[in-house]
Amino acid sequence: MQVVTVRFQPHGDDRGQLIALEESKEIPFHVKRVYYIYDTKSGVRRGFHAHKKLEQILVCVHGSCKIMLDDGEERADVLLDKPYEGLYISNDTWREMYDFSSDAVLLVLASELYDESDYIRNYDEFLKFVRAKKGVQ
Ligand code: T46
Repeated sequence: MQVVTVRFQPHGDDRGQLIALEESKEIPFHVKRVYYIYDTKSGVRRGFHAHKKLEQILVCVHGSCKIMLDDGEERADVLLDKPYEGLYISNDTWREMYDFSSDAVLLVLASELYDESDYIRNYDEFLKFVRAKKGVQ
């Protein structure tokens, strides 16, 4: 499956690094919400859902974690361990986050406000959703 990662341009000088993310530039949608995941306990796996509408960019701004993406046909595992690299996740992608380092901070920029009714938490329903979208039985 196609994995879309984005490399952000650091504004570095002798003081260190700074990365700026602006909607419709580095971020391909209007950002309505920002959240972050940290202090993740050892061995935890999170996510286990897709979305009907939500698009997101994930950046592991500190430490590392892995993201499993599933488009209903193929799967890919992506290591996020660079504060200057983002992972774009479209709505219709099943995602699971795992292998968090103890110091990991996973920042997420989201295209929509939080809405529980946008979640698809059942894997069979997810398959039906993506197949219906592609017009496949
Ligand atoms: C996603 C992955 C990458 C809120 O109240 N507001 C929010 O904006 C979010 C994201 C969550 N919550 C509450 C809902 C739950 O009671 O925080 C709790 C944990 O959320 P959840 O179990 O959905 O967290 P993850 O890590 O499974 O999934 C999250 C996002 O929900 C999801 O959209 O794509 O991170």
